[in-house]
Amino acid sequence: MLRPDRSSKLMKKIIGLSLIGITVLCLAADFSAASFTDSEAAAQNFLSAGTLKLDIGESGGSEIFFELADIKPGSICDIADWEIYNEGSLDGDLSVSVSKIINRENGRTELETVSGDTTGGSDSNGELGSLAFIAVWIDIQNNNWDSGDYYFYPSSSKLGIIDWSDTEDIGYYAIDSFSNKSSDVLHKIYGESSGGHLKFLLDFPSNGTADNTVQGDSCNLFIEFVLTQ
Ligand SMILES: [Ca+2]
Ligand SMILES: [Ca+2]
Ligand SMILES: [Ca+2]
Repeated sequence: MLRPDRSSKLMKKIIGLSLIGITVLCLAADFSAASFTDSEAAAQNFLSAGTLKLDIGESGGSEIFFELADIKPGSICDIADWEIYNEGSLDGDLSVSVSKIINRENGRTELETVSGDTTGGSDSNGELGSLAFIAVWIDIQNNNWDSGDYYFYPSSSKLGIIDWSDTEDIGYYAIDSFSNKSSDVLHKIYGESSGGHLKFLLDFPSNGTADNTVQGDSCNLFIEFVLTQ
């Protein structure tokens, strides 16, 4: 038998627990009638378009033009070294296209004719682009030919590339073989980052008597690099 005072305390505890249970049930009933909601005003949210902007060397743009002149048989030299830089905020895939290469005759001399230059008249009948060779390559880290670098290989249909891992030596090709060729995607350039250095090398081997056919000739190259998202 519980003493009356303990029995009273036990009853209070049971009632207390019951009240708590009722309270919880009431809260549950309230929850079933309504659910939590919250809202935030979508004010001052905005989307802005990123940018792709390619700068090469000092050009301030993606097109390169240069002219080879005053070179001679036996010339082996560096022609150009330009950094390729993505000034935009977005990453871009780099590709390149070379327009038609123009070989200027700049007037055909008698010596050229005697040496075998059979094409005069038009100012696009020069021979320099067929006899001089260039190597065009990308030096990713601007630290000479090593891992990750590649050079352009003008196949019959497009401008391919050959990677450092494939060969120890950078390939040279007749300037004219680059004419009207485009590449696939070359490599990715991250936003506001350098894409490496574009380098041109010249090798103008001696061709004997034919050397005189290029006296006074010049060669113009237009090259456009493109970044796509
Ligand atoms: Ca000619
Ligand atoms: Ca390198
Ligand atoms: Ca000529």
